[in-house]
Amino acid sequence: MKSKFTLGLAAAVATGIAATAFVPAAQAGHVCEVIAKNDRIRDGKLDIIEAIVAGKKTFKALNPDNDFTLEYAEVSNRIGPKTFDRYNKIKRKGLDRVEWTRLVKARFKAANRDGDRTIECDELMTRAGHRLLAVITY
Ligand SMILES: [Ca+2]
Ligand SMILES: [Ca+2]
Ligand SMILES: [Ca+2]
Repeated sequence: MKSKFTLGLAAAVATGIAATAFVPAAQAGHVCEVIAKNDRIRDGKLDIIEAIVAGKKTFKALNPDNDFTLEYAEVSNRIGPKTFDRYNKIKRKGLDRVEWTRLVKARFKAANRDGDRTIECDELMTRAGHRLLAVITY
Protein backbone atom coordinates (compact mmCIF):
# COMPACT_ATOMS: atom_id res chain seq x y z
CA MET A 1 0.00 0.00 0.00
CA LYS A 2 2.76 2.34 0.95
CA SER A 3 4.76 1.65 -2.21
CA LYS A 4 1.66 2.21 -4.34
CA PHE A 5 1.20 5.60 -2.75
CA THR A 6 4.82 6.47 -3.35
CA LEU A 7 4.47 5.47 -6.99
CA GLY A 8 1.42 7.69 -7.30
CA LEU A 9 3.39 10.57 -5.89
CA ALA A 10 6.23 9.99 -8.31
CA ALA A 11 3.77 9.88 -11.20
CA ALA A 12 2.18 13.13 -10.11
CA VAL A 13 5.55 14.83 -9.98
CA ALA A 14 6.65 13.34 -13.28
CA THR A 15 3.56 14.47 -15.14
CA GLY A 16 3.48 17.84 -13.46
CA ILE A 17 -0.11 17.47 -12.35
CA ALA A 18 -1.34 20.23 -10.08
CA ALA A 19 -1.41 19.34 -6.42
CA THR A 20 -5.19 19.44 -6.08
CA ALA A 21 -5.66 17.16 -9.08
CA PHE A 22 -3.59 14.33 -7.65
CA VAL A 23 -5.72 11.23 -8.10
CA PRO A 24 -3.85 7.93 -8.47
CA ALA A 25 -6.95 6.00 -9.55
CA ALA A 26 -7.92 8.53 -12.18
CA GLN A 27 -4.42 8.63 -13.60
CA ALA A 28 -4.53 4.90 -14.00
CA GLY A 29 -7.83 5.21 -15.84
CA HIS A 30 -9.71 3.14 -13.30
CA VAL A 31 -12.10 5.73 -12.00
CA CYS A 32 -15.06 3.36 -12.14
CA GLU A 33 -13.15 0.79 -10.12
CA VAL A 34 -13.17 3.20 -7.23
CA ILE A 35 -16.94 2.80 -7.17
CA ALA A 36 -16.76 -0.99 -7.51
CA LYS A 37 -14.22 -1.19 -4.71
CA ASN A 38 -16.40 0.77 -2.29
CA ASP A 39 -19.82 -0.30 -3.50
CA ARG A 40 -21.13 -2.10 -0.44
CA ILE A 41 -24.73 -1.96 -1.60
CA ARG A 42 -23.71 -3.25 -5.05
CA ASP A 43 -25.79 -0.88 -7.12
CA GLY A 44 -22.88 0.34 -9.23
CA LYS A 45 -23.02 3.77 -7.63
CA LEU A 46 -21.38 5.46 -4.71
CA ASP A 47 -23.75 6.73 -2.03
CA ILE A 48 -22.80 9.10 0.76
CA ILE A 49 -22.27 6.33 3.32
CA GLU A 50 -19.98 4.46 0.95
CA ALA A 51 -18.06 7.67 0.27
CA ILE A 52 -17.68 8.38 3.98
CA VAL A 53 -16.38 4.87 4.62
CA ALA A 54 -13.91 5.28 1.75
CA GLY A 55 -12.93 8.65 3.20
CA LYS A 56 -12.25 7.10 6.59
CA LYS A 57 -10.07 4.39 5.05
CA THR A 58 -8.21 7.08 3.18
CA PHE A 59 -7.77 9.06 6.38
CA LYS A 60 -6.18 6.04 8.00
CA ALA A 61 -3.92 5.36 5.02
CA LEU A 62 -2.72 8.96 4.87
CA ASN A 63 -1.98 9.06 8.57
CA PRO A 64 1.12 6.91 9.03
CA ASP A 65 2.03 8.62 12.30
CA ASN A 66 -1.28 7.27 13.66
CA ASP A 67 -2.16 10.39 15.60
CA PHE A 68 -5.64 11.91 15.55
CA THR A 69 -5.21 14.26 12.64
CA LEU A 70 -4.04 14.64 9.09
CA GLU A 71 -1.40 17.33 9.26
CA TYR A 72 -0.96 19.44 6.16
CA ALA A 73 2.19 17.58 5.14
CA GLU A 74 0.16 14.38 5.02
CA VAL A 75 -2.40 15.76 2.55
CA SER A 76 -0.64 18.62 0.79
CA ASN A 77 -0.55 16.71 -2.49
CA ARG A 78 -4.33 16.26 -2.36
CA ILE A 79 -5.92 19.40 -1.03
CA GLY A 80 -4.93 23.03 -1.24
CA PRO A 81 -3.90 25.15 1.75
CA LYS A 82 -7.12 27.20 1.68
CA THR A 83 -9.31 24.11 1.75
CA PHE A 84 -7.19 22.67 4.53
CA ASP A 85 -7.51 25.84 6.57
CA ARG A 86 -11.26 26.16 5.98
CA TYR A 87 -11.99 22.63 7.19
CA ASN A 88 -9.46 22.72 9.99
CA LYS A 89 -11.87 24.27 12.49
CA ILE A 90 -10.04 23.05 15.57
CA LYS A 91 -6.63 24.50 14.91
CA ARG A 92 -4.74 22.09 17.09
CA LYS A 93 -2.70 20.07 14.61
CA GLY A 94 -4.44 19.03 11.39
CA LEU A 95 -7.79 17.71 10.17
CA ASP A 96 -9.41 15.27 12.54
CA ARG A 97 -11.81 12.56 11.35
CA VAL A 98 -14.88 14.75 11.78
CA GLU A 99 -13.33 17.59 9.82
CA TRP A 100 -12.12 15.21 7.14
CA THR A 101 -15.59 13.67 6.82
CA ARG A 102 -17.10 17.14 6.41
CA LEU A 103 -14.73 17.68 3.50
CA VAL A 104 -15.67 14.32 1.98
CA LYS A 105 -19.38 15.20 2.26
CA ALA A 106 -18.88 18.61 0.67
CA ARG A 107 -16.94 17.14 -2.22
CA PHE A 108 -19.50 14.39 -2.65
CA LYS A 109 -22.22 17.02 -2.96
CA ALA A 110 -20.18 19.12 -5.37
CA ALA A 111 -19.44 16.12 -7.57
CA ASN A 112 -23.05 14.96 -7.66
CA ARG A 113 -24.09 17.04 -10.63
CA ASP A 114 -27.43 15.40 -11.32
CA GLY A 115 -28.48 15.98 -7.71
CA ASP A 116 -29.59 12.41 -7.01
CA ARG A 117 -28.40 10.43 -4.00
CA THR A 118 -25.37 8.81 -5.61
CA ILE A 119 -22.16 9.42 -7.51
CA GLU A 120 -22.11 7.67 -10.85
CA CYS A 121 -18.93 6.86 -12.71
CA ASP A 122 -19.25 9.77 -15.16
CA GLU A 123 -19.49 12.18 -12.25
CA LEU A 124 -16.07 11.03 -11.06
CA MET A 125 -14.56 12.08 -14.37
CA THR A 126 -15.31 15.75 -13.84
CA ARG A 127 -13.07 18.19 -12.04
CA ALA A 128 -15.33 18.03 -9.00
CA GLY A 129 -15.20 14.24 -9.28
CA HIS A 130 -11.43 14.33 -9.16
CA ARG A 131 -11.60 16.51 -6.09
CA LEU A 132 -13.79 13.90 -4.45
CA LEU A 133 -11.42 11.11 -5.48
CA ALA A 134 -8.55 12.97 -3.86
CA VAL A 135 -10.18 12.49 -0.45
CA ILE A 136 -11.59 8.98 -0.84
CA THR A 137 -8.77 7.09 -2.58
CA TYR A 138 -5.26 6.17 -1.56
CA1 LIG B 1 -23.51 1.80 -3.92
CA1 LIG C 1 -1.09 12.60 11.33
CA1 LIG D 1 -25.32 11.50 -9.18
